[in-house]
Amino acid sequence: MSVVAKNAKGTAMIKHGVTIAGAALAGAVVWGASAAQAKDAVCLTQPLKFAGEEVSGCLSAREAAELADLPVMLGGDENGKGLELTHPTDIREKREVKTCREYRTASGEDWFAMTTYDMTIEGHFQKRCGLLDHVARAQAADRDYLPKKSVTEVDIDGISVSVLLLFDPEGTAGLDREAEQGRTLKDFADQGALEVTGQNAQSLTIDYRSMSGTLQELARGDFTGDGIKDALVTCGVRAQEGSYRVSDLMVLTKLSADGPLQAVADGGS
Ligand SMILES: [Ca+2]
Repeated sequence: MSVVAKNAKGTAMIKHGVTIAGAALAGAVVWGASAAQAKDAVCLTQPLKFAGEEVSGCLSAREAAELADLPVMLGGDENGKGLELTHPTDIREKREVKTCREYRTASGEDWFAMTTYDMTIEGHFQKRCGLLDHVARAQAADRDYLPKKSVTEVDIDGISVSVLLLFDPEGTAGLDREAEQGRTLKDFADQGALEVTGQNAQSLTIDYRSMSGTLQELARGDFTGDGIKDALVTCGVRAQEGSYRVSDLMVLTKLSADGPLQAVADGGS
């Protein structure tokens, strides 16, 4: 079996022999192509690095399953260590994971990143492995209202405040209600509650409620199963003062040509 990554034109450019392990896997992730999934349901916005591989272009669920068995590549050091995780009840016991499959198994057994360094490394695993999880679940979209340009370049009067949920970990800002009322980032900016400090094809950076956060687009496909194409983004948020930080993947979508870009539940892990 081989991993085949493609360039933007869909031409195969990398092959790598990989053996797929058995089907018994942790969590709700279903690896391998489902009958409903068309080939190459998800296209990457930016390349993903795994050991010895730079993956770009479009991916099928089967290819995502194969990538789950390759070491996650960190910081350009191909011979680097993996992620050290700590036993859930005995912190003297350590375990190293290198691939997304190993990471999913260990985190499913509640092994955790104990130090700040381990948490930083885990962030790289969460981004890559979370993306592979989403590819495994994605469907081919038959409608697409997303802009041709990156979602991080969308005018802020076209972006719902629902994208700010990670900026409000306590849920005190009533963002759900504000989003239901159609409020946009521009509405908050006009009130002085929010400032966009950077916006380009690679990222959108926002200051809001004593937090600074950055969104980056990773891939496009239908991650919610409604037939409408979505954008998978990573959102990293940190406190402007203090050490609090959080990052997660979010699914953004546009439900109509005129509708706002908004965060939606992806129904997955
Ligand atoms: Ca969708």
